[in-house]
Amino acid sequence: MSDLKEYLAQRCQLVDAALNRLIPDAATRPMTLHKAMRHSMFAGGKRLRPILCLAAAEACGGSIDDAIYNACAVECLHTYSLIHDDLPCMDDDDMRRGVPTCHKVYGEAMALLAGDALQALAFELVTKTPIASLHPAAVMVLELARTAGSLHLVGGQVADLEGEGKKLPLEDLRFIHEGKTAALLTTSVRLGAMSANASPDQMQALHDFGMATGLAFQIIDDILDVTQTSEKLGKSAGKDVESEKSTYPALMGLEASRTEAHRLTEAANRALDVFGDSSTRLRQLADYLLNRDY
Ligand code: GRG
Repeated sequence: MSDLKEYLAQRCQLVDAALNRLIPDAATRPMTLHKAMRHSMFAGGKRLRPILCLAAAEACGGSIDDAIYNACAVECLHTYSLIHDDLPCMDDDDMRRGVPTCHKVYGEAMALLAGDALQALAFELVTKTPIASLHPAAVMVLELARTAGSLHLVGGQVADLEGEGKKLPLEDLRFIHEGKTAALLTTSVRLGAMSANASPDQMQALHDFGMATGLAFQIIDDILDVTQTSEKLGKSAGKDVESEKSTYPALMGLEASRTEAHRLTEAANRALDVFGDSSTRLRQLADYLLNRDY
C-alpha cells in the first residue's frame, strides 16, 4: 500500500509538471482566462484519469513520454466538466477540490470560457501524441469526441438534470453513471493504450476494465456521499440529499451497493487477464478505488 501511495504521488507530480508545461501560463494573454483555467486545474485533483491512462500505456508496453499528452488531455476534459457542472445553471456549487469553484472566483462568464478552453485544449493535446500505426490522431480525436458528446459526458449530465427530484429506475441511474463517469475512465485507459499501439484485443480488455471500474468508482462515490461528511469531500453540504438525487445506496441500499462495487471490480480485474504481469498497477488502482475512503 505504501508502495502504491508513493507511486500515486510520483505520478501526480509527473502529470502536474506536464500540465503546467502544456497549459498557457498566467502571464499569457488573456491573463484572466489562463488564471481561471489554472485555478481549477491546480486545485488539488487526484489525477486518477491521467494516472490510469499512463498505467494502461505501460500495460501495453508503451512509454510515459508517448502517453503523457493523452493523459493530460483526459484531465483537461475532466476539469472542464467539473467547472461547467459547478456553474449556477447546473449544480450551483461553491466549493470544488477543497477550494472555491471557478465561477466563485472569476465569475460565471469567465468560468464558462475557462471550461470551453480546457475542452478545446484536450483535443489539441491528443494530436500531439506521437503517431502509433494502429491508432492515428483522427482515431484518438474521435475517441475523445464520442466521450465528450451527447452519448456520454453531456448525455449523462442531461439525463442527470432531467432525473433530478425523481426516483429513477436502476437502469436510468446506470446510464447516467456510464455517461458521466465510466465513459471518461474508459477513454482514459483506451487513450493510454492507443499511444502504445495496443492490439484490438488489448483495446477491448481495457474497454471492459474501464467501464466496470468506472461504474464501481461512481457507486463508491455515492456510498461515500452517504457515509462521510460533505466537508471531508470538499463539496457543498448536503447537496445530494437536498435535491433528492437517485443514487445506488438510495435505490439498492448500502450493503447491496457495496456488493455491486466489489462485483464490478472483480470483473474489471478479470478483463485484465490478457495482460499478465504488466497490468499489476491497473489492478492495484482498481482495488484502491474500490477501497478508498475519501
Ligand atoms: C459536460 C457539464 C458537463 C458535465 C458532465 C462529469 C460530469 C458530467 C459532471 C461532473 C460532476 C460529477 C459528480 C461527475 C461524476 C464523476 C466524478 C465522481 C467526478 C469526480 O472525480 P474525482 O473524484 O475528482 O476523480 P478530482 O477532483 O479528484 O479530479
